[in-house]
Amino acid sequence: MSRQELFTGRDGARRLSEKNRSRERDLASRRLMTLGRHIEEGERMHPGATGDFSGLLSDLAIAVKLIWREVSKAGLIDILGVTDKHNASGDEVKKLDEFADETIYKAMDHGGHLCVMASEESEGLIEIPTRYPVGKYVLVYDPIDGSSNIDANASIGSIFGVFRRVTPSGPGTDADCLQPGYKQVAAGYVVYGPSTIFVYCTGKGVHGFTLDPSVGEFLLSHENVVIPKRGKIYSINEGNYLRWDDGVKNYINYLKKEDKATNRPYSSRYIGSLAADFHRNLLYGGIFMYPSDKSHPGGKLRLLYEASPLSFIVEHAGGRATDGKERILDIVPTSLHQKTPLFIGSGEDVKEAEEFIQGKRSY
Ligand code: AHM
Ligand code: MG
Repeated sequence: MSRQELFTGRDGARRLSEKNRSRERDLASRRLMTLGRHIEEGERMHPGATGDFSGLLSDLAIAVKLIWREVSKAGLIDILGVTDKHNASGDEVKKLDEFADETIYKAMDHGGHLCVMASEESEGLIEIPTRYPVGKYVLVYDPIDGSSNIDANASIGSIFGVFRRVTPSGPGTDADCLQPGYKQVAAGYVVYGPSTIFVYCTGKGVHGFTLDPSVGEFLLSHENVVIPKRGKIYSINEGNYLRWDDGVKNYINYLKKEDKATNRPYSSRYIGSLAADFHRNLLYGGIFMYPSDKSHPGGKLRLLYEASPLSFIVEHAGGRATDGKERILDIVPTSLHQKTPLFIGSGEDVKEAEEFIQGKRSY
């Protein structure tokens, strides 16, 4: 009798070794895929591609690694603490926000892929210096999302969207940035958490890559992510309850009510970092909400840098995103720092939220 049989009996040992064999088969069939190779393979599927788009994403991945390096030692060096500046939306700017903003800019300004950029941390357009060539793409980004979590060593993120320029040539303009989200050619986010993950989509599936710090490479860990049709988690800053409209209050009260048939009550999970809250719900299913309220009449989150890129991702993963009335990806921005209410996540949950918000259902 083998050692395994001693513990599990003959049937148990057979089941275990079959399980091990199938795990080995599964592992053997997985490719060891770096982010760089994935981007190149995606490009080869477009015969006329110039390499610009791949170059852009590769430059961005380098910026992300530099930000990760800084984030991971945030508690160790004198990087914590508030500067005396405020960003374009009036929020306090922390040193890490500035570092990340500058790092993305420096990694992206000279590649010849972009004609203009816009960042949550910069008031106006970010132009490409005249000494460098301009390209056909536009980058919009939130360099550090969830900055209130930095000092507490909780998860933070970065979010980005890429558009093709609409102006024919020369430096990019407002018109190149103020495009509705459905026109994005790529979008993605990074979560700097227990490990760092880079999730991106170019319109062909949503794919996640986990950083292996020992080799400095992002390795494919989540291929073709599909969000569950319905979740069991809701994420919202419930401290704002008294400031919400009745529709939102009714929906949240409905989610808390006990009902076995509809799997209620839901669990509440809220980190306060959109990228991290979104990522959890993308994997487990659920809904994230930042509605308008009496203190944030147009919502708190930015359409261009946060809501649009994540809505692009969620739709390509089979989910849904709305401002309560309109699909986020259809909203045409009229200013760089425009805000929007956001309801995003599993399709059935977001649809249900819309029904409450539009007063078609009540609790
Ligand atoms: P930031 O990009 O300046 O960090 O702000 C956005 C953050 C989101 O990550 C998060 O979902 C939200 O603000 C949290 O806001 P609140 O503290 O009001 O709940
Ligand atoms: Mg943000």
